Amino acid sequence: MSTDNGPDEMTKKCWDEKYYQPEIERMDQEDLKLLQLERLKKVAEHCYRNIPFYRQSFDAVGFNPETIESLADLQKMPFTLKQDMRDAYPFDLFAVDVRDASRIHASSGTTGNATVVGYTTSDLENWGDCFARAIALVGGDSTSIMQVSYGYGLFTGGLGAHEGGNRIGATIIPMSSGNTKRQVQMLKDMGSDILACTPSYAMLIADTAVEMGYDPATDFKVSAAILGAEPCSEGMRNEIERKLGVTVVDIYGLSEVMGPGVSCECRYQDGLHVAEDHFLIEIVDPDTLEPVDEGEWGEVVFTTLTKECSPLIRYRTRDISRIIPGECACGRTHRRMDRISGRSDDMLIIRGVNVFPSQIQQVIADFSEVTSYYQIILSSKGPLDHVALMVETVPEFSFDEVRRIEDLQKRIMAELKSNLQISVEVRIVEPKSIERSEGKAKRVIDLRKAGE
Ligand code: DLL
Repeated sequence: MSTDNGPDEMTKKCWDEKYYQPEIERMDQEDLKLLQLERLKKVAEHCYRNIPFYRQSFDAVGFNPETIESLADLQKMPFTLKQDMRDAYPFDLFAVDVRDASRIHASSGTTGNATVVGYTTSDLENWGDCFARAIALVGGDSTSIMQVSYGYGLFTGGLGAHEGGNRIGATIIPMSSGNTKRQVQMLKDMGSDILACTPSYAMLIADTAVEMGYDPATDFKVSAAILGAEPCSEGMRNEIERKLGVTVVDIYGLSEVMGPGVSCECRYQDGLHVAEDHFLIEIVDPDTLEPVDEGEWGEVVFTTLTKECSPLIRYRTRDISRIIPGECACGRTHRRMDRISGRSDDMLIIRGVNVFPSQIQQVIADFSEVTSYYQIILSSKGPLDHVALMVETVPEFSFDEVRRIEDLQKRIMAELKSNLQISVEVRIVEPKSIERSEGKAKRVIDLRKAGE
């Protein structure tokens, strides 16, 4: 974007931007579609030949992968659900022998069998490439120092970021999550340029740094943060950017499909470019499962195009997003998905109104008296659900005057009512009352099932 006075600030920023794989990231859309078609044929045949689940589900709908002629044929293939992955525990959805896999990751499995995914050496390289694109687009390269404060282990955050750092040749500080004071000290002493962790943890690291007497925006070298694994409102992003003195880019992914790097924002911060050479994205209506029009919101569905060990066909993520129409000024041709507005299974129904916690987060972000820490507590009061929203004030807010607290409470309630048409009890709490997270924040506490 240029004006008569020359390029605007954002364009200037993007001119400095580096591409990790420019020939792929800026590939002509038509060539990209040809590449996708070739890969779709390959992956469908790979699934049919090597995974009994897919052989059965393709046969059940009379689909023969050899008949694929265009990307539209994807619509003929059946969906894969999280439950299918659970039922396949541990290795029934692997297309290669587990001993030929280089690594295994798994989801926590708190609500059923864990979902297990495997990676061959080539899968790990592709994953690393996807994350490396994110490192390059925040200006990183082989001279960068990146602190990885996502958890290492079966969770894909830590090792996914690590893989990306390795591919681009950066110096990696593999902190994992936890021990926050040490995180702060290392961030400062190692002179890291890039921080990779969840938005909640970036906030906690920033606040802890201030408590330790630092001003991270000026005392630390870190200039960019690659944050993901959970929703982050614009208000929270701005707060992290200001406190740490960084540019925040949002990175998305899920362990079933790969891990972090399935899509990532560029510096325009206007949608996340999907790694379309590795994944086919569809947005479907969660009720009818029909594709929605471009630009409409719906459930995100992914088909992996290059995975050898754990390929997936039309995996229903439950995440809600949309394709942002139009081209991005950064030069990348891969289409952009919008930031996740919620998960269909996170949706709260408050007295008949559907709301995502992220919408509540957006409303409170407009109040300067409160921080971005919040928690929603669901309980039963007689036959009805009771919803309480705990919001934490900034340190400068005085709790001495009851009238000020009540006034703030009323204003937040009124804003929630007018924006989201919901009536909730707002509880204003003092700084640090809400539990901090070193990984994904727990925003909703559901006491209904416990009968409390
Ligand atoms: O959270 C992978 C990841 C690690 C992504 C580090 C980004 C950074 P899972 O634990 O399998 O994998 O959780 C996947 O987290 O379906 C979304 O609901 C949510 N999620 C992931 N990234 C974002 C994001 C990792 N950028 C689930 N914004 C997904 C909002 C996100 N939600």
